[in-house]
Amino acid sequence: VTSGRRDDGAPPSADPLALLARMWLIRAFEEKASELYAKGVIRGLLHLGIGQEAVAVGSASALRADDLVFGTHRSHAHALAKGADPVRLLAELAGRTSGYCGGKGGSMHIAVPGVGFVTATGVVGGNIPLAVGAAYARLVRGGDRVALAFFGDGAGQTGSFHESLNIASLWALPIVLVCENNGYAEFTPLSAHTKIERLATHAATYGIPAETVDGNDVLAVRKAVAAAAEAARAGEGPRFVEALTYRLRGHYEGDPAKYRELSELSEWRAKDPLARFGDRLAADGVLDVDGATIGRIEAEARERIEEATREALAAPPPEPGDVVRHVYAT
Ligand SMILES: Cc1ncc(C[n+]2csc(CCOP(=O)(O)OP(=O)(O)O)c2C)c(N)n1
Ligand SMILES: [Mg+2]
Repeated sequence: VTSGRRDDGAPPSADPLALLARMWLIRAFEEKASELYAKGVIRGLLHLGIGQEAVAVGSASALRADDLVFGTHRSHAHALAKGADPVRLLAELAGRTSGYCGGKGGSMHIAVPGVGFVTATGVVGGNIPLAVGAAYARLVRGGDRVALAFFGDGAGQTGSFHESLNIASLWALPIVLVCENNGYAEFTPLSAHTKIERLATHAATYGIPAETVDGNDVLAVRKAVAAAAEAARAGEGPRFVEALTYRLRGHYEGDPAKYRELSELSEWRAKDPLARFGDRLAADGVLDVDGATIGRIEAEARERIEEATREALAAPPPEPGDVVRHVYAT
């Protein structure tokens, strides 16, 4: 685990403006990634989580900096919410040596140990047993960190999900399971991949307390994950949080997304977690937040990402001779 490096960021504090700012940073980052993908600067498969930022930020803000997070194939938001540096993350996506994995991992193989973002993974459901392993290690070694695994509704249909829930429950492991139920697995709607409407139903089967929340409400996610993490930390065993949300982009960049109705998309656009939270803060009037403050938060995020892009793209790609470096132990 690195320390004192520029990648050692932290999750946002409970301050509503910090939560909003982190969600805007993630949105600006992913919109830039989309632009760079269209230009061919980023290659390979790119899964964006635009529309799901409240799940990542609400969850990470409820964790400690040293808690461990295990992500998915759609994990830029998870890493940034935990404190990853946008420069090094973008460099990784664009295949630059300054990226978190030397530019050789790309979008689905991000690891930021310095902020406790252990790994993203291209194997759907594959991160859940890894998080269980980390939680078990914590139990054996002592301490009071918790592990948190993000996964989608599609991952709920994998064997590793069910085996993980069973062993986590049986051994009362300190783990928080956060299901991002966005209603689709690739191009398949939930109703065509399971008869279960709420993934939280599975938790009951394994004796794990669960809660389903509005995943486009950052405070609702934060509250549920904070309670879950507190219980897991206190030795009460695993907790399951299902966050109902929606991805506003296709499954991957370039997906024409013909499998969904435009009316469904517009319904969810109206529930955009960033706009909604900004409007709510302005309406509350509690924090003296107005439209100008919110506009400034967005503008700052976009400016930071412009700078991050310039810096990330200034680094070179790895040398061809580096292809087997970091693959085999030397
Ligand atoms: C083990 C495994 N099976 C299939 C795939 C292909 N695949 C990639 S993403 C995906 C859908 C995942 O859906 P979900 O878990 O709901 O996550 P979301 O994409 O909605 O974030 C599938 C089936 C894979 N990567 N790994
Ligand atoms: Mg899904």
